[in-house]
Amino acid sequence: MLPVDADRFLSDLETLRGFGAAGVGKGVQRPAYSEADLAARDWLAGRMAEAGLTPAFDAVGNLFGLAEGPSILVGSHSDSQPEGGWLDGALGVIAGLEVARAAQQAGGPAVSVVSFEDEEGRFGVTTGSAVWSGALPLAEADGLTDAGGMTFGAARAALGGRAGPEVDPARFTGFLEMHIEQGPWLEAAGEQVGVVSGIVGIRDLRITLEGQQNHAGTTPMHLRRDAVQGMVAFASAVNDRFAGLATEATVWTIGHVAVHPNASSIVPGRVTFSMQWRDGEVARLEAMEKVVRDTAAEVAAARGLGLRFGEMRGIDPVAMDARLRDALAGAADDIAPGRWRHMPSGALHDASNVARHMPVAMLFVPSIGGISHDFAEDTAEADLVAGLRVLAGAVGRLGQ
Ligand code: HGY
Ligand code: MN
Ligand code: MN
Repeated sequence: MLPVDADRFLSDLETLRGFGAAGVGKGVQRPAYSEADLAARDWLAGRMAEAGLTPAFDAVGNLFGLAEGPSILVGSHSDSQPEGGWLDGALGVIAGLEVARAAQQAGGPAVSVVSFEDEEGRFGVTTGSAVWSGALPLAEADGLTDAGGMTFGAARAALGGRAGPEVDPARFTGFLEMHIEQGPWLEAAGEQVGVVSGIVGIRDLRITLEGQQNHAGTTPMHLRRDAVQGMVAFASAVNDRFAGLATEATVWTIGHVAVHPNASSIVPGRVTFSMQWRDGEVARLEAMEKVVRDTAAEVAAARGLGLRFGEMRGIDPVAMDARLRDALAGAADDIAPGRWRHMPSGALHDASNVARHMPVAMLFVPSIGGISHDFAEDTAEADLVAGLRVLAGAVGRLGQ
């Protein structure tokens, strides 16, 4: 068993939490390319160097801690949602760092570490690993914009002299990512570890409806072309139509809404909103896309609204590698006998992109109350350490 140091691991987790600490619970605000994100990456680069790894930023800020020669890659992301939890992504990066240190102390196997950039999709969907894996051309990524209209290209310029050459995926023999479950199932079952079977696919589309801005008091209801009312009608119709397609694992969300001019006495003339859906089957994702596009067109026509679709962003479902998954399962049996399960991931992860180049697998630890993407996100310390030991056990097995 690799000699991981749980105190050093927990102490590094606490230090990382300090970068962008929101001052609410243990929450963090560390969006991609923010000052807090870059300061955290500089600190991580230092910890990687102290661990005997060679720190290397690529052109979009993905930070690798490279071991000599062929190595297994272990990590996740250290950017956060606008209101993020302290463990989402950070846990996998710090666990990777600790396993790399322990593996060196044990004389092997070689372990490299990574913190991908913009997994949380300030600009797209798992943008940093999508560029690194070749799923998203850099020139196309540079044109992506965040909710405030800043482009990815302009934001990543903040990397300055950190940005370096591409890190070749061929140097890695596989990828392991430890992550919080971000859902209710492990806690509800009183279990400590989830060995992920597959990661859902996602589609994310920005939709704009254009109506007629007007006075909220003098414009009769039958003469209005109200963009928000159009969005509401769209959402209600989509809910009805998805019901016939969805399984209990199918989800869809309108999470971002920009109303113009967003004033209580003005009939809104324009609304731009995110329409995101996820499922484990490509065919269902595509059928849902048809419902989205057809319903938007019908509502726009019926209400005399203009309709614009933004670029569709998406990733297909990805199955985890059997050999890596078996190593995690064997280690889970050792560390948490009877308290682990195989389970799908409803959240998206960098592993989906990394799988384009190498075998990947993931393990989960419970989220208290099933909460994530919220300042309240947390996991019991005993579960964090159990997860670390399972990750180390799996790396030890793979190195045999
Ligand atoms: O949205 C996701 O699934 C990921 O946490 N960014
Ligand atoms: Mn994450
Ligand atoms: Mn997340």
